[in-house]
Amino acid sequence: MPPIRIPRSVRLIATGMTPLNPRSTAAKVSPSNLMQQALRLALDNAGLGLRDLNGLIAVPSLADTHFMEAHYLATQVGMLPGKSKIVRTVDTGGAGPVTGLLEAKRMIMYEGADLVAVVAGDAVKNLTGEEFLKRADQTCNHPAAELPSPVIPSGYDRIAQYQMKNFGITREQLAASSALMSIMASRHPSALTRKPRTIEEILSARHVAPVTSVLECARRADGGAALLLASSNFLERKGIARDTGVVVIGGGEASGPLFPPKSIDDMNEDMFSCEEAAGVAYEEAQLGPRDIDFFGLYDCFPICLIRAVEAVGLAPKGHGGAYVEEKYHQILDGLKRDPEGFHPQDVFPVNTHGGLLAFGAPWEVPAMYNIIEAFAQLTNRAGPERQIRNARRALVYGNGGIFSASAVALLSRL
Ligand code: MLC
Repeated sequence: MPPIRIPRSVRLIATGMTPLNPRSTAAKVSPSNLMQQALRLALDNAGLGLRDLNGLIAVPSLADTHFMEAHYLATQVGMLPGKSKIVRTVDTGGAGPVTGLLEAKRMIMYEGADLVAVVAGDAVKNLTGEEFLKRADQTCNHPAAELPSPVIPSGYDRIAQYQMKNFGITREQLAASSALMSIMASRHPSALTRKPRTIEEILSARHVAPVTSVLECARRADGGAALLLASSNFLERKGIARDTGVVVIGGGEASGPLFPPKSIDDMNEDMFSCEEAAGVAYEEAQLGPRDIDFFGLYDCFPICLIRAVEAVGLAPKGHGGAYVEEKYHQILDGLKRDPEGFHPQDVFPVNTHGGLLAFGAPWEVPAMYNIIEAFAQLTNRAGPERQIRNARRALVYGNGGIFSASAVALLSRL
């Protein structure tokens, strides 16, 4: 394997995550409070304090949006007023945590920061279903798109139908994506989905769009998560081991329209920005899919996971549905044969936490869980149920809007 060149290394050194759907007092489930808790957890995990931070990136919430979210958070926690602090709000929807990770790297490489936190938190489960839908519907809505409510599930459903018509994917393959994620989630102690669901259960659940049932939607939840990125100089100064955590070795971002065209055809293939983002990331790191041991792929709806396995090179274009279905059946058979000894991650090293479909999805937070699971895998802390043997490199993908923003990062244990 050729050596990887790193101009100046930026390491992801710690992560923090609140429980999903915490239910003690109303104040505890505000997005800002969840962000603060997650930030403190990440700092505690690194043995550092707020005074060590000179960069902060935050992703806005839906339940309690603030003007300049990152400045709001920095002021709340007492990081501001303060000298030489870089504070920046990133809004690329669900891609936000991965965009934030790449932005933190740029802050460290080119802007003089040496310890940067990336934070996201939301409390959309704390909203009534009606209020959530009102706000969610406004995000990707436009009269030209002619998307009925629920707008986001309907947008992805339109793409799923396009994929069925043009690439021959089946309704069962879509459902298999959700069933597969539920198996993965059932092996993670913090996931909301505790029990694997079957394709039949998914297909017979209430449909919210023509080919999308409620069990094929990102699972609405409350939660907060944070990442800490540091320069090698910072680690040296603090006496922290140089090989702490993982290195950010590549990244790529690409954009598509905020809402899908009314009728999708081959001419609109450019709207699937994930392929381009993954290509740019692989190019920067001079790596390909075979070099990756864990994939944290955005899966807000089955079609997103199916397009993602194609985009990152796990399956050829148009074959993502068949690939996911085959893996699902392979895993079902394996678990039937050997419930204790068979490990799903050995045949499908993807979303070992269960993704948005089954782990939980606090609006723009869930790409954080892809990164946090990648961090656990690469630092050998995923536990016997989920650990991928000798995991050295990971790809994480975040998707905002309806394939409107794609951000991909490559992480490595170096
Ligand atoms: C929902 N339920 C699930 C589930 N989704 N259970 C298991 N797995 C899933 N994936 C359960 C809930 O726990 C709940 O049960 C019940 O189904 C109803 O869910 P609800 O959300 O409370 O219902 P409702 O208000 O009727 O709304 C249904 C819905 C909504 C499908 C319209 O859930 C929805 O819009 N979901 C998608 C959210 C979304 O669009 N996120 C962004 C994705 S795009 P119980 O027992 O708990 O009451 C993206 C990019 C970006 O990620 O930028 O944001």
